[in-house]
Amino acid sequence: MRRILVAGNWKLNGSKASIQKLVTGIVAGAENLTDVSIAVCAPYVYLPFTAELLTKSVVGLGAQDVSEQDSGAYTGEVSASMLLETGCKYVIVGHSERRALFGEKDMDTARKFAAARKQGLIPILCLGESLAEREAGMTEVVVARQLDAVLELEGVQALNDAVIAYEPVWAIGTGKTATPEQAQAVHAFIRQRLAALDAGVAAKVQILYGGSVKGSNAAELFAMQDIDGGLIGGASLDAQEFLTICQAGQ
Ligand code: G2H
Repeated sequence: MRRILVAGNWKLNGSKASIQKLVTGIVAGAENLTDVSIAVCAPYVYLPFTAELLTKSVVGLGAQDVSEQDSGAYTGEVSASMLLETGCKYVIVGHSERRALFGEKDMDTARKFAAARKQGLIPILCLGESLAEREAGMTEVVVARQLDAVLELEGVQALNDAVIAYEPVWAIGTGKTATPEQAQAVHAFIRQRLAALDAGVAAKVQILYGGSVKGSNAAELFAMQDIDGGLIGGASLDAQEFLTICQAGQ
């Protein structure tokens, strides 16, 4: 069976003091959670500091974005090899905030996905529809388009070394969570789309749910057949709350 993965996405939050407190709490609690994989995705500048705090811990480190370029004259960019050298195992690509606020297109995300894999990082590929798209009955069309960009560039086998996160935009940071049934339906759609290309890849790939996951709703989401964990924003900034979510994945 697929192992549950709970990944915190700190977004643009934190300071050395708050991260020290948060990570110390997570590391202490994570010691007893041997049946769930746990990761935290920190802002770039705090990756080395967070890596240090995670030394000898089972908690993995991730970044929130990556350049599609390896090196060169790309001011402000951070490459996958730099993330790897800093201790990252994961990197989020195509988060809806990157897509909506920073103009990231499906193919940009696909190239970031490719750059991450090339260096041996595990991309966490975010997919998800807006409220307007859901209300227009376009959820599957949008999610398929976002997924297909990666499949076209990298092929289905690339998903052997990747994680998918379904994050309906209308549920992000809004307090509105998709019901377990709503989320399950889209997760099953994603898995079926992959299964049409390769049943083995589809059966193996972890598909996380993201969007206002909390300690109080994680267990019912993770109990669904095709939900293999969560990408956690706001609730990952409090060690106890985050650990309660991780506990739900045990
Ligand atoms: C979705 C999620 C984390 P939140 O963006 O990726 O954030 O849990 O705050 O909705």
